[in-house]
Amino acid sequence: MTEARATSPGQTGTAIPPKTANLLARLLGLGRPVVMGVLNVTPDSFSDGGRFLDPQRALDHARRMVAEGADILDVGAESTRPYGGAVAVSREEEVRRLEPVLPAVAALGVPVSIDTMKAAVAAATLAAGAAIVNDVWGLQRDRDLARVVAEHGVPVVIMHNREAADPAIDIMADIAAFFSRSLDIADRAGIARDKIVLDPGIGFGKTPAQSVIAIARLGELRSFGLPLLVGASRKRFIDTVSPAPPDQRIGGSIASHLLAVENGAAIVRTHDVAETVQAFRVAAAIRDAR
Ligand code: HH2
Repeated sequence: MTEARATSPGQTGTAIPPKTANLLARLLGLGRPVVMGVLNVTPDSFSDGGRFLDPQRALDHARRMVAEGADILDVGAESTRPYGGAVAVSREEEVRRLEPVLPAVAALGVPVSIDTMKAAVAAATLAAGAAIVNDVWGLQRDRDLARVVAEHGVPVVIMHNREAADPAIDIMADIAAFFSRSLDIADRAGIARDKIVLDPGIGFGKTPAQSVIAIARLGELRSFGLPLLVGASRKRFIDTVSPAPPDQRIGGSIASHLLAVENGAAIVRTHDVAETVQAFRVAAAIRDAR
């Protein structure tokens, strides 16, 4: 993959250029929740599969999210299918889907994170302009991924995951133990602590009730002393509380993200950037008027 040249930063006027040193610190220093917009270049993602597989449509959607105020664009080419039924994608196919899209998206001027669990895909996309790695297996699936992250000196999102949900476990203890294992792997690979973000993995290897608990008790994860990311967008637990198909779960997504931020989340991952940005702005205005 070849790297495209960055054009002007995002249209919000506050966008952080992708190749900034201390990128994560700069994002966290915005003084408001950081909004990560989702771009799935996949045929089978649970909420928007097939919509942005075409490179031009993917780029148009990325542009729209930047205009709406996304601080980060999270690009993925393999559905992680939190609810099972994921079709494993070869690294060649993943790179083939990303190749016509990623350099142009990176050139929009906001940092791009690559949502992959594969070291080879991370390496190819970091060389093509991605600036953050987002691993839904918290560096525990492909052991080479930690090395790639360390070599590039980029921030990494370590997300909690399990092969299957177990309603009998204490989900917060499981998340904490998982994070400890991931942080050991990161340490051994030489990833600096100030490059790490932790994510409880809403919907992944959790019952709907456990996803609700992970947001409600997010504050307990502050003990790691690392920034927290929450991705509740359109997830199935919303449907169990208030039945709706994925594209009609925006209200539940926003409620979840507002409460996640109240409980310590610094970054939220969303399919619905405009609505999320609006919700945070209004919440901040009301808080400021107290
Ligand atoms: N959720 C999904 C994918 N990647 N990454 C992080 N860090 N946190 C999340 O909660 C998260 C994630 C699932 O959502 P989506 O990308 O829309 O679906 P799919 O994996 O089916 O493409």
